[in-house]
Amino acid sequence: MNKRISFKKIGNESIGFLSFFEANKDIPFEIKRIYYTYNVPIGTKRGMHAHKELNQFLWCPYGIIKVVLDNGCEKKEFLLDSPEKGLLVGKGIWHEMYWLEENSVLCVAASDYYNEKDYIRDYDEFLKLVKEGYWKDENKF
Ligand code: T46
Repeated sequence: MNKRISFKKIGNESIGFLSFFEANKDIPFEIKRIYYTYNVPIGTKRGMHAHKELNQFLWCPYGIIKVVLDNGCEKKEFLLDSPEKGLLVGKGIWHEMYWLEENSVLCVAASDYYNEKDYIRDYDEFLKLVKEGYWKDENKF
């Protein structure tokens, strides 16, 4: 689930480009919610949580955002630095996002509606659930 995806790109330099992705084709779930984060000062760190069940797809149409994924055993870093790139972040992954450039925008397509009960915002609780096998092998890289 946790992997980089490159978008198809249509157009040329004189008229600009169009990229797109489709639910259940380019990303492996139905999309129930889309949200975006903007006007975030450079150097800000957001996220710092994991989701119990939610799967998400992140992309940055403008700017540069670093995303650190942590499955409780291993960490991986990804740079969203192009409108042609996206990142799947599955359930059971602790994630942190770092705003590296002015006016960077983070867009997210999520597999479910907003539900605060799906969030794990305490890192020790996250590690405890990993140890107990809450996600079995579903949060492995
Ligand atoms: C995630 C990362 C990538 C809502 O009321 N509805 C929503 O759909 C969302 C996404 C958030 N909220 C509320 C919950 C908080 O009171 O907005 C507030 C800010 O959310 P949070 O502090 O969780 O924001 P981030 O940027 O740390 O995390 C967000 C998503 O919440 C999260 O699911 O995976 O982006």
